[in-house]
Amino acid sequence: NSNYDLAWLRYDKVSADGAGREQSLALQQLQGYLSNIVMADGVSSQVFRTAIQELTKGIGSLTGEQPSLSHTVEADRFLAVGTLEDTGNLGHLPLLNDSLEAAEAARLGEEGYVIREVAREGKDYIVIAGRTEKGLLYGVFHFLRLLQTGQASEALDLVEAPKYQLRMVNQWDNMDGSIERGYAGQSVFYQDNKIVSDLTRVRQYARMLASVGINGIAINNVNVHEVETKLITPELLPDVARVADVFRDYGIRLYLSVNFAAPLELGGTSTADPLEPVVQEWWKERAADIYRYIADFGGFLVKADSENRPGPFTYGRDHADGANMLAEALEPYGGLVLWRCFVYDCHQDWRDRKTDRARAAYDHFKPLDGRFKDNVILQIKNGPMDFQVREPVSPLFGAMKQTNQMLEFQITQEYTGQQRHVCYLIPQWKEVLEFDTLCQGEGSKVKDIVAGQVHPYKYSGITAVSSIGDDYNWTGHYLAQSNLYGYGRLLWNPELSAEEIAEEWTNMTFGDDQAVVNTILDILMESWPTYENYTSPLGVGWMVVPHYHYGPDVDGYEYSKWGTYHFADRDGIGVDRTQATGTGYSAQYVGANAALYDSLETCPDELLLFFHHVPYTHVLKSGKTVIQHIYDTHFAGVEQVEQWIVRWDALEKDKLDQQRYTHVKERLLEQLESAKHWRDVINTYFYRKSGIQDQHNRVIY
Ligand code: BDP
Repeated sequence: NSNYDLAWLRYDKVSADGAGREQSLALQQLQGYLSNIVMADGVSSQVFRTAIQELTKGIGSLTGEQPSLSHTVEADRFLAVGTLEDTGNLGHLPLLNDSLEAAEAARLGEEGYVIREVAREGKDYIVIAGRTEKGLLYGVFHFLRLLQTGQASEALDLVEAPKYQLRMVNQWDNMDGSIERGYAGQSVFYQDNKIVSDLTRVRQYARMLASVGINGIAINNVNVHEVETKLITPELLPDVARVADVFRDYGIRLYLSVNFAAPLELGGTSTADPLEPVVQEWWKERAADIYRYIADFGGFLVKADSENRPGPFTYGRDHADGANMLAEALEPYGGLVLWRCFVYDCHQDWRDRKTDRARAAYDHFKPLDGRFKDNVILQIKNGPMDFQVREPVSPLFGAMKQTNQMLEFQITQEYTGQQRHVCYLIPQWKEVLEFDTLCQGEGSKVKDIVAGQVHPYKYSGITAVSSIGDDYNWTGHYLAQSNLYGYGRLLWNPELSAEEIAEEWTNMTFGDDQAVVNTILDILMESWPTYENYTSPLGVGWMVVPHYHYGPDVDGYEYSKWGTYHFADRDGIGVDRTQATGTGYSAQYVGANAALYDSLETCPDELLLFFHHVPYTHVLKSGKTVIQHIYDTHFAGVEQVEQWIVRWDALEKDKLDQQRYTHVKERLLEQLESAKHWRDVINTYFYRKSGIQDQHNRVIY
């Protein structure tokens, strides 16, 4: 259990010369400050202790020398750490307070920090401080990152605060130890229907999450089975509290997914109707229980009336009724209800095909705007379908002015290669965040909506389905660690570029050998477009093996109830979601966006088949026909993976440890096989359907 990889928190020793040149320069420059940490007296919060521990351990490991800790200033150079309130007490040096302008101090908020070099009274020192202990912890991790990546050679003067209030992950872990859509082994939280007794890996995970600024976690699957229904009862709460303790040390709040029918299943009530007083009372009692064990419990995550999960519809109530009932129970304690909008009819009659699943979230929730209590947050998947390699952005973002919203991404690569393929998702997420919904005129971007900066939401933020399991390297594919890392970094600051994040991660994880770094960076940056190239084309999605969602099966979902169709026949392909002849989904967007997608002329190529049904001979903006585009991208995708393997082979083996070298190589070979499979199945399918020959005569059969 304790034999695991430290991911980007390896803190490999940086030697003063030789390998790690940039890192060692930074270290040389800062060396003088690192041997002594000065902190305020009398601070005892656990998060503060965590921060000091991390700083001491990190520096010790990076330099090979353990720094000393003191409460008074002894040397001319040192690190001064603390919170805004206490730094004033450090010896005779007013360490921070008067070096920070009032405006800067205000910008820090509750979780921000400052890292700054200060020269005063013959002393020259570096301050790391937050307003709160949590801010300090984030500042410490930032400082260590500077040492790891060598960026500290620039003059140190940073004031940072996170863009988002809620920065969460959702575990889809089940208590039997399995993980829904998990591709990295079994759960680190549960085994044999119990919470594990040894929380070593949970603690390490908490470190990883805190190091990139995550501050909330829901620890069980949104599909709550019988055992997990009991997590909110005194039978299991002592164990949940142990987990909450671990996360609390790292400034992370714990949430639980709950079963909407829990009172019925556990409580002996004959109904789960949210308007029934006995049901409301039942939830209030549960809330009281929970807060007795976990005073800072975050709240409930709820999947209701979705994919056969129970919900308010059973009782003829709507989602506002359901969410508000839970919100009322949590309200006295400051708890939140994260209510998912992934609600659609999964029992469609495919022969009828009148219902458009893409419309569902908006159609269900938009009319309820204004009805939710202010401790409810609607949790909305980035796209209207389900985490496909390419989807438009959900039109629900910003469409509700009076209802808190948060965004849900999927870090686990359910539809993007299941951590057997490299698929660096930060570029995809950035496109979502940068999307301008126009909901309040130009400049109403998703990134600002879910920060509560377009409509004044009381609570908002971003969450994502996590990708980790008990594999030694956490994420199955070693390179998939970059998605977890990048997710956190993006939530802290969505202005960071995908390249910057990838480079940081690569430096922290693999050191700074230029050939290694460049190769990994190129692979990461090319990986999402490459995956898109050899899988389902032009935004149409699906075409995966049903249920497993790995590998190609073009018609796998075509004649089933799930609402996920491509409508390919001998003449053409694509889903008509236009207003005149289609499902009218395009009308859910605002003004110019609705027009953009609705018109065949203006609809962007990459989403063409999501919005339009066209003949194979339709000419794209790229100048190619749809059919030729399909052929070309599928050949290109495979060639791209071949190129990565050539580049990986060309790396000098001693620049990387053997284990990671071989691991990545094996996964790349598997990706290549799978990509070829995709290419052949897709190309053959469309050649047979259309009868149109590839211009370069590559497609046979
Ligand atoms: C889909 C998954 C399914 C999840 C569901 C959800 O295939 O396992 O339960 O999403 O988000 O992507 O609830």
